Amino acid sequence: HDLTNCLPGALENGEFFIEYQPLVRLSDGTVRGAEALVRWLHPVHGVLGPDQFIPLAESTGLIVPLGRWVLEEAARQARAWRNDGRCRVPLRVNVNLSPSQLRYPALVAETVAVLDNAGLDPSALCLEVTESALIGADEEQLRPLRQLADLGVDIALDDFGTGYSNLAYLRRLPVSTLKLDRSFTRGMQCVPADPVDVKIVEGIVSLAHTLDLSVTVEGVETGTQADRLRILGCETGQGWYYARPGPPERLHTLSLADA
Ligand code: G
Ligand code: G
Ligand code: MN
Ligand code: NA
Repeated sequence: HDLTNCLPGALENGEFFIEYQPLVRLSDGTVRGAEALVRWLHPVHGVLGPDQFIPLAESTGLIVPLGRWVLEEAARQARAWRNDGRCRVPLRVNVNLSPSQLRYPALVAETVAVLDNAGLDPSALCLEVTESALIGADEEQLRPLRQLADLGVDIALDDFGTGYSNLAYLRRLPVSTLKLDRSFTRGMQCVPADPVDVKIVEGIVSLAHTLDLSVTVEGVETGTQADRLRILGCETGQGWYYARPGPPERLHTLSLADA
């Protein structure tokens, strides 16, 4: 495969870049942070999305150095936002972790070092882990995440609701946020809202709050949807209604606009 061959060189050549999609507090519409989403500016194929190369990076092992680069870059960016007087709220940054990174022995030490170098409190970082990456993990496999959570890093369960994890298992995971998959919030767009989707979201929010977890919703595309999800008790929203993923400089403007 052509992409497989040029993937390692791409990191050395600086062909990756990050777009940021704002995370908005639903209660008042303020931007609180952003999710880092990696892209590859391929010299021939143009901009490639994560779906086109993350699985490849995962299977070739490049995900560990690539993930380290994303974390370093995102932490540097969070520091830059915080140093910028235009952002009234100290913005946080969300970084996706792949299953190989969870198995990488130096994950905790490197993450701590990255936060230190950027002068960031651990609470400035949220690591997103998919539900499927944690299914079947035993206590030993969960230890790195638990250590990071104990240090104050926020851990979010990404794409929540699409895996098969049983709900009892959720209690044992060191997570503080459920990130509700877009498929559940789609039904909040139509008028009237899909009553079954409303019940499902209600149930998930109720479960999350019982376990002291906050709820972030993906795929918010309309104001009606944002209102409904806020009324249902979801804390944070992300989606095209607020902003598409974009350059980091835009966070200054967005954060100022609603301050
Ligand atoms: O950017 P886009 O909205 O197309 O994201 C598609 C998927 O790629 C998302 O599910 C996201 O979690 C994943 N993704 C984006 N950036 C990264 C990254 O730096 N590391 C990993 N492991 N996944 C990422
Ligand atoms: O895997 P993950 O859920 O993190 O992927 C996020 C993907 O969803 C990215 O490709 C991102 O560009 C896309 N996305 C972000 N916000 C919206 C939205 O409001 N609607 C839709 N349809 N896609 C979105
Ligand atoms: Mn994510
Ligand atoms: Na997601």
